[in-house]
Amino acid sequence: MSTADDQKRAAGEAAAALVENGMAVGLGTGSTAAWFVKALAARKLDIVGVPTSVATAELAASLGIRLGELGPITSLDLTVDGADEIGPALALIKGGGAALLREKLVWEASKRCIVIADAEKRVPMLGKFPLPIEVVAFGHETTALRICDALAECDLGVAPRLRIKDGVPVKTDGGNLIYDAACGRIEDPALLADALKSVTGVVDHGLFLDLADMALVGTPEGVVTIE
Ligand code: ABF
Repeated sequence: MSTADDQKRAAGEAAAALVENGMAVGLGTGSTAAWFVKALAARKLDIVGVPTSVATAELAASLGIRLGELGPITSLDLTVDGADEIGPALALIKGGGAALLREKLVWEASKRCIVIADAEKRVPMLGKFPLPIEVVAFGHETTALRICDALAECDLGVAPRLRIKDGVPVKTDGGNLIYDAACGRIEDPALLADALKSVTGVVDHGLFLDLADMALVGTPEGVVTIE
């Protein structure tokens, strides 16, 4: 019986096998993505890695992966990253690791995006995992009230909660804050995504829609490919 970590590792290693010499590769964030980075480093390819977080940059550098920056690098060949939920049509919830903004920017600059996960991440409908929403710190309490209104417009009567760790609001690498909305069931992810993006003070959210080209999911029977 494979553990979740066994499944994450298998998915990460399967993704690393798809990387080719000469690629610019987006490096995701989280424990599953860490397995990918370790497997990629072991291949000692001539690639440049573009990290989606400070944590991933530090891990990749420690393993000898040559790093580049999004910006000077405007187009990547492939990004591999984890997720908190994988729903129908490869709609994702991401951001549990508070890296959603840099992740989404790297994904949007990539020709191909592969999501890697353990079997538990597959769900019939998004929403059980609280949806991360990144907001600017200035006046965030008023932004939270506007988020409430946007959620209500989508028939989601839930109040977003400021993400706190060790008694302190969690700050993203970019200095923003995260609110989590325990939606339960997101019937129309696209409607919710549009509603949230129109809220002043919201930088972005953890709904990754029409961005993943493929999923590699570790299961007790091996790695399953979903396209
Ligand atoms: C990151 O991977 C986040 O977007 C997502 O929350 C996280 C999943 O973490 P893990 O792989 O540790 O389950 O990309």
